[in-house]
Amino acid sequence: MTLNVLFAAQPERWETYEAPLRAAFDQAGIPANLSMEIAPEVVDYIVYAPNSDLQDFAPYTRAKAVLNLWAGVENITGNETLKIPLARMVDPGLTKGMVEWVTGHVLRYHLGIDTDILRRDTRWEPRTPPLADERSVVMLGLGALGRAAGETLAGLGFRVTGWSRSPKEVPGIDCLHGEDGLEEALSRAEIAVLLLPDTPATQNTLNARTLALMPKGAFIINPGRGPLIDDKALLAALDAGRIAHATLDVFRVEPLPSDHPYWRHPQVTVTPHIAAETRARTASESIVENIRRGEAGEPFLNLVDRDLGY
Ligand code: NDP
Ligand code: OXD
Repeated sequence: MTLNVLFAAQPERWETYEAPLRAAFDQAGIPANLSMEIAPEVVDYIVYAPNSDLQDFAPYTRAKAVLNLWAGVENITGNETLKIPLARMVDPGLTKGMVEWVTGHVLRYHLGIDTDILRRDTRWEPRTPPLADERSVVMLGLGALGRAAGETLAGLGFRVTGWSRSPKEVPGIDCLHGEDGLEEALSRAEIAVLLLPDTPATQNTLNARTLALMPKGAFIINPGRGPLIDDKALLAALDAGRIAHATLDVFRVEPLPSDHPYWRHPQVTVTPHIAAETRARTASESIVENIRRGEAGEPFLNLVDRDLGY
């Protein structure tokens, strides 16, 4: 039987995804009618980006699952019309990209790379570079992305602490969880990396109180989501020198408005939500594998818990 698979995303995404999705269906031996236009009542699966025009899922009476093209699901979990399973994106290409981005920015801070790159004063001041095992890095979030980045940093020798909602055991990472765990983790965080989802429970994870728990002169790297940080509290901590520098990839409002203080703050690096991008080939394989599972009666992978919001 041919499956009707609706691609509900912005048209430019279709150009990127059409060929890789067709190739992944062929490779899996699943006949699929893949299109941006299919009558709602005959759609079997929906490949979805939350910024698509599709916001009312009620007419999709036959659909078995929504497969999100993004890792973040905060723009869809509150959709009351969505009653069928929702899977978030876990893509090996996206994960690799995030690991590289996080590692690069951790190394920038760890090695003090700016000192040499920005130097124009002709002073010749040799110093002994630190070693990774002298540096404590904290991963806030130990999911698909936080765990992979944490493991890579641990592999380089960093002292890695991880924090998650539920207890975990990850070789090479000292895993903490819950409210007490957060306090302990932040007290160690010479460098904190935020890879939490945006949910009611994670908003303002870094606020005036929790920022004050971090060692003086700490660094913050946020490729997670903007609302994880109380911006006013971070700006105050930067101005007071309690936080030395922050690299921020995600913001409450994107694009970051041109008059936002982050743009011109000397202790902030802004990147335009580019930490990691879903890669069409590997992401298509993940989506088709989930559809294969649905058809085989196997549980879907990477399902979102709508109550938890991620
Ligand atoms: P996962 O859902 O796999 O992992 C989320 C992690 O956060 C889990 O370890 C989870 O804990 C933890 N967590 C959730 N709620 C809490 C809480 N209340 N307290 C403590 N820990 C909590 O997500 P991913 O790793 O795939 O992605 C993380 C985020 O990265 C995405 O939601 C998205 O916002 C962002 N992202 C950003 C990109 C960019 O380019 N900037 C690209 C892709 C993603 P537990 O393990 O116990 O469930
Ligand atoms: C995502 C992102 O959620 O790009 O996939 O931020």
